[in-house]
Parts: sequence; structure tokens; C-alpha cells
Amino acid sequence: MKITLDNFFNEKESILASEKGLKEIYEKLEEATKKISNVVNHAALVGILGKADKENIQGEEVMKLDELSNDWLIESLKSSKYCAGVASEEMETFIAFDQSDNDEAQYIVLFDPLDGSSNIDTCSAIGTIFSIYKRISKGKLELADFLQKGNDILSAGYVIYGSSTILVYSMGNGSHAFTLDQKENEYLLSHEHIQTPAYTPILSINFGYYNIYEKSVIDFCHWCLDADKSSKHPFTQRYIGSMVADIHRNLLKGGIFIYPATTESPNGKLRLQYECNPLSFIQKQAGGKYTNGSHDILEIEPTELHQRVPIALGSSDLVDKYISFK
Ligand code: AHM
Repeated sequence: MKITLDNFFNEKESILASEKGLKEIYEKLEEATKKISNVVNHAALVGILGKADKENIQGEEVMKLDELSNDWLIESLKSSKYCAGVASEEMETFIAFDQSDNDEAQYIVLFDPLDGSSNIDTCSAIGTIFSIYKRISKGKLELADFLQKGNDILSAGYVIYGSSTILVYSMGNGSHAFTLDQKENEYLLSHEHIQTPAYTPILSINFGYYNIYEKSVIDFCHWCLDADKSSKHPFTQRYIGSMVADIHRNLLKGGIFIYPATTESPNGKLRLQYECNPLSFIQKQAGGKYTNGSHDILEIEPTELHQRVPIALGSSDLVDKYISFK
């Protein structure tokens, strides 16, 4: 039997009885990500590959598809009476929608519209990452609404545009995946209650930065690569350079993904609110672990919108082992 996201919400997500607006927010996310999926699949044919000739707030090159995805997500979410505003990795500050003064506009959404954008032009998997919070302000939206910690997330997820388009989400009751049926243009249940194995010998890290990692990271990598057959060593190395794709593989198969601090970037590269918090939330619900090396990522109080944080996440035994090297 085909189970749509809507069927699943009605049957399994009791949180929707009290958080009614969440369902409509998901409808808007579905609408935007289906459009993104469609254009990603035809990108080379519709003149949408390449750079947009501008930089984002972090000084990184913006791709045309980054911009389009950002616009579509904003446009869709703006049309929900429940969504008070959004913040995006691509924008300097948050946007408060016109309806933010209404009592029903209780939710805000943070997103990375197209993660892994350096892979767009080469047809590798990329994705949209999002998290939904309840606003804390009354009346006018405030920056503080967007600086809540990961443990305050109501729901988070991502859509991976790969060999299939898959939406993975959690409302705090397990992580579930829905595959986009292209013919029906409908997300259908494909993986219920994903569980990440506690130990799988897969290491995902960019070895190009080997010389600028701190010693504990290098020592952990050596531990993974040691030829100790009793614990399935040496590990396989898998690194796509698109966090959504690396995390999706590890979520299903197990392994550890690490984007640590380097001497050049002491806070790593990845953003706390747009990437690390939502993906840690999903990983937690799938029985995995996550850390910045010393602290629980979801407990970090953000101080700015585009905060970066070192991260390791994936199989619980591997994350514990990683921490033991610190
Ligand atoms: P982006 O926002 O420009 O797409 O950068 C984020 C991406 C992540 O998806 C990925 O894990 C990381 O950058 C890869 O970075 P690096 O090439 O430094 O290994």
C-alpha cells in the first residue's frame, strides 16, 4: 500500500493534534522541494547550471540553483498563514512575513536551500536541509526566535536530490524517509523508523586537510585505518563533499562523518543552525550520536545566525570512540 506523507502524518504523528500548523508548513516544504527536484533533474537542459555571479554572506560563491531554491522555499513558506518567517544560509538576516503579527503564525523555518552546491554542475547528490521551531517572541519576530538551540527544534529534515529524491524528516518520534514518486509527484513512505547501526567501518572526512587537523582527529583517523581485522578495520573511506549525501548514506548504513576544526577554520565550515542542528536531530532520532568534539551539538546556544561549528556524527560507538581521542 502506498503511504503518502499526509496519510503518515494522520496516522503516526500525534504531535500534530497540538501543533496544527506543522502540517501546512510541510505541505509548503513539499511544494518547494518538488519544484527543486524537478529542476535539479533537468538542470543542464534549462540553463540553470553555473554560478549566479555573486557571493553569499559567508563570502562563498552562489550558484544559480542555490538562488532559485532559496526563492522557491521563501515563496512557498510565505503562503502559509502559520509561518511567521524564515532564515536561510543564503541570506544575511531573517525575513519576517506579513502574517507574522497574526496569532496563528507560530512557526519559523530555517533552511539551507541547496547544500553541497559545489556538486551541482557534476550531477552529484545535493539537498535541502530544514528545521522548524516555535517562535518565542510575541508580535514582531526577533533574532532570538532564530537563535534557539537544536533541542528546541519541533521538526527537522532534509530532501536529498540523488538517484532518487528522498525526504527524511522527524517530529521527535523517529526519523522516516519518503521517496518521491516522480509519476504521481507524491512523497511515498520508503523507510519507517530508520535505525543507524551502532558500528559500521565507514569514515567520511576530507583528507585534503590532513595537515591542518588537530592531533586528536588525525589519531582517530589512524585508528580507523589500522589493519586490526577483529573490529572490521581498516575502514572504508567515503566522502562526497555534499553533507546531505554523506549523512544520508551513514544514516542508513552507519559510519562516521567528520567536519572538524582546522588551524585555518577553528570552528570548522558547517553551520550550526542550517546544517548541524537539523542533521543531528535526525541522527538522534535514528539512534546515532553527534558532537562538536566536546559538547552535545543540540545543546549549543547560538549567538549568531551563521555560526559555524566542528561536527562528528553517525554511528553511536564511533562517535564515542572519536570523543575518547579528544
Ligand atoms: P556549501 O554550503 O557551499 O554547499 O558547503 C557545504 C558543504 C557540505 O555539504 C560538505 O559537507 C562540505 O561543504 C564539504 O566541504 P569541503 O569541500 O571543504 O570538504
